[in-house]
Amino acid sequence: MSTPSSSDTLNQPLIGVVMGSSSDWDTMQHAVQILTQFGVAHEARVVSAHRMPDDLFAYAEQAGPRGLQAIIAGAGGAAHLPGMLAAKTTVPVLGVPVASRHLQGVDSLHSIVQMPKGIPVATFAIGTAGAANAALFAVSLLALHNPELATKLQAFRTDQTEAARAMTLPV
Ligand code: RP5
Repeated sequence: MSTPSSSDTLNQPLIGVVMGSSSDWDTMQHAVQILTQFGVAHEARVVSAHRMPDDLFAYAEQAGPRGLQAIIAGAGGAAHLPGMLAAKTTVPVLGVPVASRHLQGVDSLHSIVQMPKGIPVATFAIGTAGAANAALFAVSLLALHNPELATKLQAFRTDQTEAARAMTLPV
């Protein structure tokens, strides 16, 4: 299994993938895999809200000027990373609750989804499905203004439909 680099940039990144710890990578790599599959320029880094608060603020402040179109932020436990990023930038923040050791990610989910009115974080499912879906959602946003990406997204959906139709049961 590969590990996240401090700056895994393909061209000029359009999507930032950040996480609170390298221990989140097992989950967040599923977002990176989708972005790679669709050929979307992205970066992946650890930005811990409580251990690197100044870095978090700098990342959020620079996100817009650097051309990021969305930030996918994954964290576990008292998962304040997505909300604090959203507080410091108007670039859309897509939050991924990472499964925690003691509360299995319900704590992460509640921390991310229960943003007070005024600062939204789009919140996805706990774990790998949430990470992958956050990336697919980011692809959807980019596809609004990118016909080539829209075609790829439609093909992805068609493949899924065909795979489901081809499913068989043991009886
Ligand atoms: C959060 O604390 C991270 O997002 C991670 O999910 C959790 C545990 O971090 P580590 O103790 O594994 O570094 O900040």
